[in-house]
Amino acid sequence: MYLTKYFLPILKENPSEAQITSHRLMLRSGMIKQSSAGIYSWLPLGLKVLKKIEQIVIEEQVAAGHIPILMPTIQPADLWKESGRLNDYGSEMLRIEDRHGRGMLYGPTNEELVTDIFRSHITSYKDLPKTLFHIQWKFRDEVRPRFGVMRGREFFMKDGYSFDMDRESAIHSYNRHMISYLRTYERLGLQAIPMKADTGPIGGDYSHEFLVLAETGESEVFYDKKVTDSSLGERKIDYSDKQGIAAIVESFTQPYARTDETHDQNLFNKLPPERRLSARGIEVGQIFYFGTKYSESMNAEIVLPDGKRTFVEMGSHGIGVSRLVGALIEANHDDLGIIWPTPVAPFLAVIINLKHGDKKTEKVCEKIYENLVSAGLDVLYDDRDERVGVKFATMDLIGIPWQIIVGPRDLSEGFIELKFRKDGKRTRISFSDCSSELLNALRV
Ligand code: 5CA
Repeated sequence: MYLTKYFLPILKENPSEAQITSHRLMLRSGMIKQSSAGIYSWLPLGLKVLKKIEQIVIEEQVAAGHIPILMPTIQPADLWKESGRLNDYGSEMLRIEDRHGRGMLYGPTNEELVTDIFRSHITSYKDLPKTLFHIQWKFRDEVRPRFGVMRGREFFMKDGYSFDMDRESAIHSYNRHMISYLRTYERLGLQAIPMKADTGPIGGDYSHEFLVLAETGESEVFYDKKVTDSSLGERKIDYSDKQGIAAIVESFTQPYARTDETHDQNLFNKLPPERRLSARGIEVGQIFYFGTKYSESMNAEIVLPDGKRTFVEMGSHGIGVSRLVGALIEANHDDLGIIWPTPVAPFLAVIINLKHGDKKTEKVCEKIYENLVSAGLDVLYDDRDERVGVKFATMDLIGIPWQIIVGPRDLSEGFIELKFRKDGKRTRISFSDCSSELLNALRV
């Protein structure tokens, strides 16, 4: 992408409404634009990151055996009358009336809608277990929308719904979700700690939230230092191995880790003092097992092997996809701007022409651009007629992992320069050999 042909509305000034770094940097780097409180347009750079996160979430859900669907944003209020949540959900729900006077709502979550799909098509244990998931916009009329996409009113969420014939199988679905979530966060370069949680309006009595530690997080968290040592790493996961999955879940959830909602100071005090830590965290996901709460009220029954009928066991599992964009920035930035981890970076590299108007450097930039694009890499070419300082500041702000710097002096000696945004390290690469050497460097 040539920058002069792109749409990258950088803000020069710090926006006064932004209280936290991620919100400020998302506005400054032209990723989002607020349309009303807690509701945003996603501009090209922001959309690219959002879609990369979405893709990683989808891949890990599919790897766990979960099936993608797409449910609508607008739901009929009647389904929520059946479950009893129409009034319980309160003023966070945006209620709408259609032209026939029918009650509709903008979905804050989808337990009712998915239970309706399930009961219309599945009636036997033979079709179980099943998990259906989608990634769709949600609306919650939050009392205090703030921190940009962190607490929006409209936000992008992955929500998955598991259906099982009995409790044992439902717990396995829950555990599978936990592992697939841990893997998702690790692929994004984030450490998210599962913490025992309250269930709120979703219901049930068994739930974990996933928290990324960050000073600007809205939740206060208490945890055993040991919990931060756990990671899945390169471990291969067999999602059909119930015991194996349960053992991994146990290893992650056994150390004390709770948010202030479920914190138990007496239990916490039993840990040796040097292991007792408290911090703030961003909730980037939550999983729930709530048994038959919705299947009973909405009459979603299945036939068991012995011919008896029973209500299907359910759980729901969410990831805050748009919130993750903010969480990733909170975890990856410096004074100059964002530092995208490569898997979610909007572009892998940017070519910076140090001398606009110089035919030779322009030609080289164009050639590098063509080479990289034809090698399948997503690169930006800063071909603006701007001062070099402005170009560097822009690229440091928007956080592209690699800067390929092309200037007449280096070129005359047969070199170009490669700078890694994260540590600022610069390497000279001989230009005659540019394609292979550059490609190798960018593929690490
Ligand atoms: N139905 C369940 C599981 S699918 C559910 O709705 N869970 S939730 O309420 O915990 O939401 C799932 C995730 O969405 C949260 O962990 C959080 O990361 C994200 N989320 C919730 N509210 C907001 C909000 N107002 N703005 C941005 N993200 C949010």
